[in-house]
Amino acid sequence: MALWEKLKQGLARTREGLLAPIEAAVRGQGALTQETWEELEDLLLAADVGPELAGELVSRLRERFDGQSPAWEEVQAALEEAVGELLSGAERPWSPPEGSPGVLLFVGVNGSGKTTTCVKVGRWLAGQGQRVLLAAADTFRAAAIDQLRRLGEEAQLEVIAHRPGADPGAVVHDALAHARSQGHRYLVVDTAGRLQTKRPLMEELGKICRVVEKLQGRPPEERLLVVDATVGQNAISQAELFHQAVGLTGLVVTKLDGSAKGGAVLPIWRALGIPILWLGVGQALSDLVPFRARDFARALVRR
Ligand SMILES: Nc1nc2c(ncn2[C@@H]2O[C@H](COP(=O)(O)OP(=O)(O)O)[C@@H](O)[C@H]2O)c(=O)[nH]1
Ligand SMILES: [Mg+2]
Repeated sequence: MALWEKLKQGLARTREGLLAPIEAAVRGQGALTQETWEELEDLLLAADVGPELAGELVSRLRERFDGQSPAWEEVQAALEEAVGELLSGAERPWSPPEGSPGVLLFVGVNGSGKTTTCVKVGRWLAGQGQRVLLAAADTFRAAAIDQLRRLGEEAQLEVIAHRPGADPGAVVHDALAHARSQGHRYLVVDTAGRLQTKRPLMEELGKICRVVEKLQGRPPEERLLVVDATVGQNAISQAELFHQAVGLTGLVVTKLDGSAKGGAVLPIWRALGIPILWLGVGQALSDLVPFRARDFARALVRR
């Protein structure tokens, strides 16, 4: 399936929750009035785009169509344009770090999709002809290590792991030394996500960054937060926490396919100014789509 189709399918639930009622509101009324705008704002809020962006989108459409009776297709096109423009600042296409190996550190709360996303991105980079090594730095449970091993095998990527309970910093140290000596282009690091443990997670992530800096003379080039779109606006407070700990360079938003709140992508970027690199649109390793504002707008607004 083409990436575009994947994105469109991934956003199907959000699109249907949003588009059908907007269409009904536009078609059902003679002229677009205050009532229509309030309804539109409510629908955008329900898709979790956040009050600020919902307000901006509505005022753009209102400026253009207030008191008029436009065809639905005109409103649809204007909505697509407005979403695409508002989101253009959130786009940051992948650019390979200069130094090799480039280190990509994935962080986020438990269950957000870190391990899956690490392997998806590793596979994506390997698909561009690069050698990729995975590091199992979530040592908290044996199952987490096994999961990375299994997915790594499926993607034909080498995995460096220690025993359960081992020091994540030591895993990263070993993996990075291996990547440097074997000429891997990228090291992708999977981390733990439990916020309540004896080993404070944020300290652990800081230590991993220091280990990388010591060996490479620079911290991990990418510090990527994996957020689950189904948590909606809660993602903002999660993002703030991780941003303080590691200084995030980008976001990967997962489970768009399982969510009617695909709009949650927008307020995170708005609140923290952290760009979106990829979207997760399914459980398969190929279900990863680079984020493009125009594509996202089109997939959100067009059936
Ligand atoms: N539908 C869907 N499921 C996903 C996506 N990304 C991850 N998952 C699933 O979410 C669950 C948790 O993922 P995992 O990678 O283990 O999360 P972690 O705890 O952050 O490492 C797994 O069942 C994944 O298959 C996605 O984009 N779409
Ligand atoms: Mg995991």
